[in-house]
Amino acid sequence: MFPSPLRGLLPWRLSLPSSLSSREILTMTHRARTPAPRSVTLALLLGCLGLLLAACGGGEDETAEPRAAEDGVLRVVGQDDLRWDVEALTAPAGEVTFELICEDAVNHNIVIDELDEEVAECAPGETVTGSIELDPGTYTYVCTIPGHEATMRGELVVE
Ligand SMILES: [Cu+2]
Repeated sequence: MFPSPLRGLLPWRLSLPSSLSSREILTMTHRARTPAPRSVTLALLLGCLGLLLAACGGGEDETAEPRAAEDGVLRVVGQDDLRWDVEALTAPAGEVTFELICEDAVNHNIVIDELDEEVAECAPGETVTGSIELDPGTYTYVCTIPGHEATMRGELVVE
Protein backbone atom coordinates (compact mmCIF):
# COMPACT_ATOMS: atom_id res chain seq x y z
CA MET A 1 0.00 0.00 0.00
CA PHE A 2 1.06 3.64 -0.49
CA PRO A 3 2.17 5.87 2.37
CA SER A 4 -0.57 8.29 3.36
CA PRO A 5 1.01 11.42 1.70
CA LEU A 6 1.05 9.63 -1.64
CA ARG A 7 -2.56 8.51 -1.36
CA GLY A 8 -3.61 12.14 -1.53
CA LEU A 9 -1.30 12.87 -4.45
CA LEU A 10 -2.07 9.79 -6.46
CA PRO A 11 -5.42 10.81 -7.88
CA TRP A 12 -4.07 14.26 -8.75
CA ARG A 13 -1.02 12.77 -10.42
CA LEU A 14 -3.16 10.40 -12.38
CA SER A 15 -5.73 12.96 -13.35
CA LEU A 16 -3.19 15.54 -14.55
CA PRO A 17 -1.61 13.44 -17.31
CA SER A 18 -4.92 11.93 -18.25
CA SER A 19 -6.53 15.37 -18.62
CA LEU A 20 -3.58 16.52 -20.69
CA SER A 21 -3.73 13.50 -22.89
CA SER A 22 -7.48 13.82 -23.38
CA ARG A 23 -6.96 17.45 -24.37
CA GLU A 24 -4.31 16.31 -26.80
CA ILE A 25 -6.66 13.69 -28.12
CA LEU A 26 -9.44 16.26 -28.46
CA THR A 27 -7.10 18.61 -30.29
CA MET A 28 -5.85 15.85 -32.54
CA THR A 29 -9.29 14.51 -33.33
CA HIS A 30 -10.56 18.04 -33.84
CA ARG A 31 -7.77 18.77 -36.29
CA ALA A 32 -8.09 15.41 -37.95
CA ARG A 33 -11.89 15.35 -38.25
CA THR A 34 -12.80 18.94 -38.99
CA PRO A 35 -11.50 19.15 -42.57
CA ALA A 36 -13.06 15.83 -43.59
CA PRO A 37 -16.69 16.64 -42.65
CA ARG A 38 -16.34 20.09 -44.20
CA SER A 39 -15.16 18.72 -47.52
CA VAL A 40 -17.79 15.99 -47.41
CA THR A 41 -20.49 18.57 -46.62
CA LEU A 42 -19.23 20.82 -49.39
CA ALA A 43 -19.19 17.93 -51.84
CA LEU A 44 -22.73 16.96 -50.82
CA LEU A 45 -23.90 20.57 -51.19
CA LEU A 46 -22.33 20.86 -54.60
CA GLY A 47 -23.82 17.52 -55.55
CA CYS A 48 -27.27 18.63 -54.40
CA LEU A 49 -26.89 21.91 -56.26
CA GLY A 50 -25.93 20.03 -59.36
CA LEU A 51 -28.94 17.75 -59.01
CA LEU A 52 -31.23 20.71 -58.39
CA LEU A 53 -29.90 22.54 -61.43
CA ALA A 54 -30.20 19.38 -63.52
CA ALA A 55 -33.74 18.82 -62.23
CA CYS A 56 -34.68 22.43 -62.92
CA GLY A 57 -33.11 22.27 -66.36
CA GLY A 58 -34.99 19.08 -67.15
CA GLY A 59 -38.22 20.57 -65.85
CA GLU A 60 -37.81 23.62 -68.01
CA ASP A 61 -37.26 21.46 -71.05
CA GLU A 62 -40.40 19.43 -70.34
CA THR A 63 -42.56 22.50 -69.83
CA ALA A 64 -40.97 24.29 -72.76
CA GLU A 65 -42.97 25.89 -75.55
CA PRO A 66 -45.64 23.62 -77.04
CA ARG A 67 -44.61 21.82 -80.21
CA ALA A 68 -45.62 23.75 -83.31
CA ALA A 69 -46.42 22.39 -86.74
CA GLU A 70 -43.45 21.64 -89.00
CA ASP A 71 -44.24 22.20 -92.66
CA GLY A 72 -47.88 22.55 -91.63
CA VAL A 73 -47.95 19.17 -89.89
CA LEU A 74 -48.21 18.43 -86.17
CA ARG A 75 -46.11 15.34 -85.54
CA VAL A 76 -47.25 13.14 -82.66
CA VAL A 77 -45.94 9.73 -81.65
CA GLY A 78 -48.24 7.28 -79.90
CA GLN A 79 -45.82 5.32 -77.77
CA ASP A 80 -46.00 1.69 -76.72
CA ASP A 81 -46.15 2.81 -73.07
CA LEU A 82 -49.55 4.41 -73.83
CA ARG A 83 -48.28 7.98 -73.75
CA TRP A 84 -47.91 10.70 -76.35
CA ASP A 85 -44.35 11.80 -76.97
CA VAL A 86 -45.61 15.37 -76.59
CA GLU A 87 -48.43 16.71 -74.43
CA ALA A 88 -48.54 20.32 -75.62
CA LEU A 89 -49.12 21.38 -79.21
CA THR A 90 -49.90 24.64 -80.91
CA ALA A 91 -51.21 25.39 -84.40
CA PRO A 92 -52.72 28.27 -86.32
CA ALA A 93 -56.51 28.21 -86.70
CA GLY A 94 -57.97 26.64 -89.82
CA GLU A 95 -57.09 23.25 -91.21
CA VAL A 96 -54.84 21.50 -88.71
CA THR A 97 -52.98 18.43 -89.97
CA PHE A 98 -51.63 15.72 -87.70
CA GLU A 99 -49.02 13.14 -88.52
CA LEU A 100 -49.70 10.26 -86.15
CA ILE A 101 -46.96 7.70 -85.70
CA CYS A 102 -47.58 4.41 -83.92
CA GLU A 103 -44.62 2.76 -82.27
CA ASP A 104 -43.94 -0.95 -82.74
CA ALA A 105 -46.55 -2.72 -80.65
CA VAL A 106 -49.76 -0.75 -80.08
CA ASN A 107 -52.36 0.97 -82.25
CA HIS A 108 -53.57 4.49 -81.45
CA ASN A 109 -55.83 7.22 -82.69
CA ILE A 110 -56.13 10.98 -82.24
CA VAL A 111 -59.50 12.35 -81.26
CA ILE A 112 -60.24 15.99 -80.52
CA ASP A 113 -62.07 15.44 -77.27
CA GLU A 114 -64.19 18.61 -77.33
CA LEU A 115 -65.50 17.84 -80.83
CA ASP A 116 -65.55 14.06 -80.37
CA GLU A 117 -63.98 13.83 -83.82
CA GLU A 118 -61.28 11.37 -84.87
CA VAL A 119 -58.44 12.88 -86.87
CA ALA A 120 -56.25 9.85 -87.52
CA GLU A 121 -55.75 6.23 -86.53
CA CYS A 122 -52.62 4.14 -86.89
CA ALA A 123 -51.71 0.49 -86.63
CA PRO A 124 -48.46 -0.60 -84.94
CA GLY A 125 -45.47 0.72 -86.90
CA GLU A 126 -47.67 2.85 -89.14
CA THR A 127 -47.59 6.60 -89.88
CA VAL A 128 -50.89 8.23 -90.83
CA THR A 129 -51.91 11.81 -91.49
CA GLY A 130 -55.29 13.41 -90.92
CA SER A 131 -56.71 16.93 -90.88
CA ILE A 132 -59.43 18.79 -89.04
CA GLU A 133 -60.81 22.34 -89.15
CA LEU A 134 -60.27 24.07 -85.82
CA ASP A 135 -61.32 27.47 -84.56
CA PRO A 136 -59.10 29.29 -82.09
CA GLY A 137 -59.30 27.73 -78.67
CA THR A 138 -57.79 25.13 -76.39
CA TYR A 139 -58.48 21.50 -77.22
CA THR A 140 -57.57 18.15 -75.74
CA TYR A 141 -56.23 15.48 -78.07
CA VAL A 142 -56.80 12.00 -76.75
CA CYS A 143 -56.39 8.42 -77.88
CA THR A 144 -59.70 6.65 -77.44
CA ILE A 145 -58.40 3.10 -77.88
CA PRO A 146 -59.78 1.33 -74.79
CA GLY A 147 -57.44 1.77 -71.84
CA HIS A 148 -55.40 4.57 -73.45
CA GLU A 149 -57.35 7.72 -72.68
CA ALA A 150 -56.26 8.04 -69.05
CA THR A 151 -52.59 8.51 -70.00
CA MET A 152 -52.83 9.71 -73.61
CA ARG A 153 -54.14 13.25 -73.21
CA GLY A 154 -52.47 16.37 -74.53
CA GLU A 155 -53.35 20.02 -74.92
CA LEU A 156 -53.60 21.68 -78.31
CA VAL A 157 -53.76 25.46 -78.39
CA VAL A 158 -55.14 26.83 -81.65
CA GLU A 159 -54.48 30.53 -82.27
CU1 LIG B 1 -53.46 4.96 -77.83
